[in-house]
Amino acid sequence: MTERGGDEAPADVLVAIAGGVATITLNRPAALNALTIPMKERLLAAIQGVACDRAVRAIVLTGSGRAFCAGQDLKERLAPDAPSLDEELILRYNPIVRALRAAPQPVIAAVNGVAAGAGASLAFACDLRIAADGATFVLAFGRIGLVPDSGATWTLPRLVGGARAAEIALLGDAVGAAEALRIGLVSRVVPADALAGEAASMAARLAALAPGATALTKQALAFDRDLDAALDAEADAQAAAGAHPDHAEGLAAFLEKRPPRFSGG
Ligand code: T3D
Repeated sequence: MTERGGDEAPADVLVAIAGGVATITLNRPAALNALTIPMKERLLAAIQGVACDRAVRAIVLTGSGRAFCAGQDLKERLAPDAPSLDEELILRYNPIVRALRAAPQPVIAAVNGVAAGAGASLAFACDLRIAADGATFVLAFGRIGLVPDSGATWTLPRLVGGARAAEIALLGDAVGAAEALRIGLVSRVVPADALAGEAASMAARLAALAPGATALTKQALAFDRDLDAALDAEADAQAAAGAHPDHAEGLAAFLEKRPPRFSGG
């Protein structure tokens, strides 16, 4: 396993790479993994770093301790020299969301506990969400007089529909894991002690797929396009995927009743 974030980097963002899977762990458990400016910079660097690592074929984003992420560190926000809200979004939060969406690898949010504010938004920006049975999602913005950000106004309605998104965003009530599963906000809920294993096993399955086709599927599934554009994009993606040797290898493996040996690239 490759570990990044050792001596040369503070440990509030951990990166571990093994078997084609990069696991990025938010690691400020005493503050429920709330995000400071340096932590956001390290998180962005971590995502960008693994995104361009050709050995990485799936990414897991999770938190240490009892939280996934409590969003913006509100103590930092209260500092007299804190940057303006919009500056912070433009300079730090939005690039993180864009990096998650732009990564060619699928990103699994393994939501181990509470995901609040921008912490929830980060989970919504991932391609897949699986949750521990005690996890909750809290659009806590309204409680501090803010509006949902980091993509949540776009992602949440597309994940759960406008009616539910309006309740979750406006009322700010915590959505528990069972409810999140029922409304389609997450695709799986498992006991807390099984979450890391579930995420690892899903990531390993993703890592075994043809990476080019997986990246194209991720792009094609992106919900930030209308149907006409999606139909066109599906056609383009299929043409690109079909032209790659991994497609021929997949067909051959099927016919020969053997596992495929994808070359990637
Ligand atoms: O730059 C910008 O501001 C723009 C971007 C904004 C994006 C945002 O994310 S705005 C939304 C920010 N997040 C929140 O408003 C959530 C605040 N936290 C909570 O509402 C609650 O802590 C939770 C619902 C997440 C969990 O509640 P609970 O009862 O399980 O835990 P707790 O006791 O409230 O928190 C435990 C500790 O974590 C506590 O520290 P202490 O007292 O033990 O020393 C608490 O202060 C700390 N903590 C929790 N959330 C944050 C935090 N510290 C700093 N910032 C936090 N966001």
